[in-house]
Amino acid sequence: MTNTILNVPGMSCSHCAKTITTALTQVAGIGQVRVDLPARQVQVEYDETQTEVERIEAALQIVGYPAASVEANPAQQVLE
Ligand SMILES: [Cu+2]
Repeated sequence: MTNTILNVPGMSCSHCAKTITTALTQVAGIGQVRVDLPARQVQVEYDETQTEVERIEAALQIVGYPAASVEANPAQQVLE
């Protein structure tokens, strides 16, 4: 399993967090999902043989929360 952290700027309350967690857990290959609401970040554990960061980002986009992987986009880290 691999871990990735995604910035989800539109995640502002526990309802958002629940929507995001539900959407992510439906994606094949995703294990644990940890939401850090104050940081507006989601830590996702996934099986790299079954899915990839782009798929995770797409799943969030579908439910209305554009996300960006912290590792893939280091510049995003300073945006808040
Ligand atoms: Cu919300």
